[in-house]
Amino acid sequence: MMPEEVPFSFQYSVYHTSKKPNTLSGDCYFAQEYEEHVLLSIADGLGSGMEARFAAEKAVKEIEKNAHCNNPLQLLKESNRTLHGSRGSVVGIAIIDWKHRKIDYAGVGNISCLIITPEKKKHYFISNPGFLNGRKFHAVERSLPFSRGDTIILFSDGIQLPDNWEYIVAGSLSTDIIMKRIVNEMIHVNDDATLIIGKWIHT
Ligand SMILES: [Mn+2]
Repeated sequence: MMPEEVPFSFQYSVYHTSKKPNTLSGDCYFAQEYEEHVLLSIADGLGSGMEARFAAEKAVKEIEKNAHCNNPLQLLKESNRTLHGSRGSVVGIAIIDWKHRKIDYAGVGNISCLIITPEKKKHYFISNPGFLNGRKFHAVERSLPFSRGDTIILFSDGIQLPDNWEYIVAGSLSTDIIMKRIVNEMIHVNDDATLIIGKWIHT
């Protein structure tokens, strides 16, 4: 009998750019596959330049350090702790749980996260308003089903998806090709920008 444990694997692509060419982006991201979950996260540091970068990097490094934990709200809390005294950062963290076919998400500030099915049905996660800077914050962890063929999209406010994005994303293209088409057709706003697209594929 064929083993049923890993009928498909996760595939993702990242687009990451800075406001001005050859300068540090105030956005940072961390994406990694673990045995039982995949973690996708974006931090967008407040303001611009070095200080923004510093805060975003701190946030993301702390997420990376604790990534074995599969609880996005807990990761936000760890991340927040390290941001004390910094400019602050908005952060969004998605944990994709293959076993339970779901995604848990928690975010603070302007990071967008959504799931789209092959039938182009969209489900939006909601980030709580605010930002992390070491002080008390309010965030709620939310969970949505995520099954084969579904795509997750996580992005910072420097990304403006093209009008036809759902047609590009919902098909059966690889995330690399989807990403190329999206980047090709999107309006490039003058900001640091990060876009992560991920989906399950058959192995
Ligand atoms: Mn931004």
